[in-house]
Amino acid sequence: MKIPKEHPRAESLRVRERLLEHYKMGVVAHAGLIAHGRGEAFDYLLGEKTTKPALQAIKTAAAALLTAKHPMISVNGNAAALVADDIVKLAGVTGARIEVNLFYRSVEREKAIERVLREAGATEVLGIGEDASARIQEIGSERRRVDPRGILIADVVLVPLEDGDRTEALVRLNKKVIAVDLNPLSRTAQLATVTIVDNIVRAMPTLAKIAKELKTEDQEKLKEIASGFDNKRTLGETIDLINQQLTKLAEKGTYISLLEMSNI
Ligand code: PTJ
Repeated sequence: MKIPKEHPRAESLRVRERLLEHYKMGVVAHAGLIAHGRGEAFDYLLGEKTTKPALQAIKTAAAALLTAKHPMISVNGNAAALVADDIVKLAGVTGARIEVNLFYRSVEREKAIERVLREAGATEVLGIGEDASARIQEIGSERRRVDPRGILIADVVLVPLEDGDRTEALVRLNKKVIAVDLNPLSRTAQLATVTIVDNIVRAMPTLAKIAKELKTEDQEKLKEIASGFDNKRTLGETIDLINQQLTKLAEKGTYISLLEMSNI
């Protein structure tokens, strides 16, 4: 579908089109489209912008990836469809390896996602087919199947669009989990070590950029940044921002544009 440039929701429609295209290519799961809708609702409440708490979480995430021994980026259908280029960039800057790990698993989808990542410039993609030969018993879903060179031995794992069970299991295994999730109330958001409450289409390019800027800092400074973060407090600040937006709306008792909301 051709989206008119002047359409007030053009960017949001372009993202939807991208997901639909990738759904047809077998990259995105049926449920990935539903998950995106839920994300959009929260994005609206956040004013469709990267908030201050999100930026702080992004900086922490960049420092955590840059100081990790085995940093990993776990990729699912939605992430591959929307931010494959940024995933590859971030991997290049931080030395993280990329692993495909799906909730709705099939070898066809794994291969379709691998293709998208390789087209974006990835030279290595873990977790495809028999490569996911290890099992994390603590995880109930198909996500338990992991690559022994990747998520299994990782100390820091970035998980865009995640389900709570895996986050909980990975944290219990002493891994630092960095989640990107627009819903600050989700189990993933609440259980992760660092939660970036932002749309992946904004969060991932920003994360790659900040990681590049921080790369020249010494390791001690980066460790300080990575450890001085309180996830619960930062989530609280985000929920407070949503609250402020809603209060403002309620006071006006009328429609206010997203632009006005983002100035709150
Ligand atoms: O590709 P697969 O098979 O691994 O499946 C992926 C989905 C997303 C279907 C699967 O992980 C799933 O069912 O996820 P959930 O439990 O629906 O959670 C998805 C979370 O991501 C929700 O809390 C959404 O608010 C959030 N979300 C959706 N779109 C975005 C988002 N967060 C950031 N950016 C988005 N664009």
